[in-house]
Amino acid sequence: MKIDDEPKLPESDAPESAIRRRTLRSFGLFALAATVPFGVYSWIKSSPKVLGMKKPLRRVLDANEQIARTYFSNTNLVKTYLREEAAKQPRVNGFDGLRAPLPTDWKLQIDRPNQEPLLLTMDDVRALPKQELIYDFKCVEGWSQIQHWGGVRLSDFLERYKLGTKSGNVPTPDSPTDLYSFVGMETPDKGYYVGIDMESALHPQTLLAYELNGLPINNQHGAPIRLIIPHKYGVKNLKRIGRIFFSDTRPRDFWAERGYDYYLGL
Ligand SMILES: Nc1nc2c(c(=O)[nH]1)N[C@H]1C(S)=C(S)[C@@H](COP(=O)(O)O)O[C@H]1N2
Ligand SMILES: [Mo]
Repeated sequence: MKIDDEPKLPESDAPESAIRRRTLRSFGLFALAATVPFGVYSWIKSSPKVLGMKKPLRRVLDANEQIARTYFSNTNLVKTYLREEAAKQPRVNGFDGLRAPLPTDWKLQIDRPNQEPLLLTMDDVRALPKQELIYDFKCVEGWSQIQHWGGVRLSDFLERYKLGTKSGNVPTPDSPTDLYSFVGMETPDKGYYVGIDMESALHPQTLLAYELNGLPINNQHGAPIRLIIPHKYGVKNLKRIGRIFFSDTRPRDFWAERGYDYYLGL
């Protein structure tokens, strides 16, 4: 993020040191962008996208964002930790879309082109191979914490239910233009919503998580299921998913509408 793109979250309760840390980190990224040697820059420009996706050029080219996107690839895994290193009492932050009780008839609704929405239960989700991820969860407000999540890979889920493609076929790197460019997610009450680029959605560490520290996720952390997307800041990790949909234009995004960078990659 550029310095003048600093996120504008209310930070009344963020400690002074956290604010300073965040500014320093932003400066660090900015300095990195400024010192990338020309050779590296042209390599970045000429390197093919992981999935070879053609995307409309962004109207406003944000150099830092481009660099973040390129450094990020499906072989670039976030650092993982041991179970013992995970926080015993994970921090809770953000209650938009969680204030009303979870609807008793909750189902995970997936919208598909030219078809009825798919309505899935947690048993449907749990039928897929379980993955665990212990990593340093980062919030833009300046804190981070090692957390232990369990769930299914979003990519496995999309593959199992043939989602994310216009054809209704399984997503494959061989037919990149068949993939939608974005995944949208929102809470059942639509009080919180995020848009995620498809590359990040398909990353092997991106999870539909239903466990935290080996137990079902509680309400505050986003029961029954939430997004864990370790290559992005906390704001993109939507809790309590109600609906998932796909689009070639950016789905609306709660914090992007409030002045954040849309991509928010790490
Ligand atoms: N539905 C919903 N999801 C959300 C938020 C929110 O307000 N509502 N806040 C986000 C932010 S800013 C962060 S840092 C993380 C915090 O997740 P946690 O409460 O499990 O620590 O959730 C993200 N997902
Ligand atoms: Mo956050």
